[in-house]
Amino acid sequence: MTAADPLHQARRALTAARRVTVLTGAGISAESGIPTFREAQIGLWATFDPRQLASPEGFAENPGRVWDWYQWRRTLIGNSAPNPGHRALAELQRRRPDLVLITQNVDGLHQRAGSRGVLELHGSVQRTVCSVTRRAIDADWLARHADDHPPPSPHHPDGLARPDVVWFGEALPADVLEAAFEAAANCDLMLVVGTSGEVHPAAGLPRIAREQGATIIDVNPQADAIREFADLVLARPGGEVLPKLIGPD
Ligand code: BV8
Repeated sequence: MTAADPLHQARRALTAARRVTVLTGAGISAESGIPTFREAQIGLWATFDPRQLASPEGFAENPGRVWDWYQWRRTLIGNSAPNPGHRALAELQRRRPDLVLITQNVDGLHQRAGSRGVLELHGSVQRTVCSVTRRAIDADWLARHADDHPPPSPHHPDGLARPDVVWFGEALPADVLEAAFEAAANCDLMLVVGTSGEVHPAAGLPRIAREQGATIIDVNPQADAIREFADLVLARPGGEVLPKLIGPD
């Protein structure tokens, strides 16, 4: 590994960093077999635009179709496992307990890999809520109404069961977003993994970090919006390069 090698430089920058914040997107789960929004939807969902489905309008227009899409994704996620990229980030947090992990993903794989205090900007498909009150709906109720697509809500006569995720056009949870802004403003290194950097306000976090002087490392096999201002670019899949970046203890 030569000194000019971006991986060598990234390892040195990470070692020297006092406070590390990580931001991940759908790309870190790609090697777990979960298609990103950007890849064509596979199988029966190939004909639908995910941004249409992941929206209040899409749910209002056809709640059954959106519910079934999330059920399909939940099953896909349930059959998947964290990959070496998720596990490397969990190991990094074990060595640096003040590391903040922010994710745009809704699959819960960071938590299954052992990461703690994960900031889920866009919620989680592992939780189901009432479409009117946003109160949690438990698994027993959903099992009793498994034949309804979607099940009705137990909390409101007009409510339906919906995933506890942030759809396009919906506000992000204020407390989570506030903590994410804080983590971007107070780190001296931000590791960005597997995001196109196109979805806001998440996409603004690396810029906030950059503007206050943090070193930005971007991990993505393809070009993305972060690359324009990243200090270091590791153009490799996260599952391959993160274990090398974090290295053995
Ligand atoms: C809001 C949950 C306001 C649902 C998702 C400012 C400018 C422009 C637009 C806006 C703006 N502010 C707001 C908007 C509108 C909109 C937006 O950003 N639109 C974009 C498309 C232009 N934002 C919103 O609507 C947000 N809400 O701002 O509300 C508001 C305020 C008050 C009151 C009311 C409203 C809400 C956005 C959240 C949407 N929900 N997810 C679900 O998942 O079902 S976002 C969803 O799409 C994913 O979470 C993901 O983050 C995002 C993008 O999908 P992908 O492209 O798949 O993923 P990603 O971008 O992460 O790209 C994958 C990358 O991985 C690629 O680059 C690829 O090369 C790379 N990769 C592939 N394999 C690997 C890899 N990398 C590493 N290793 C690999 N192996």
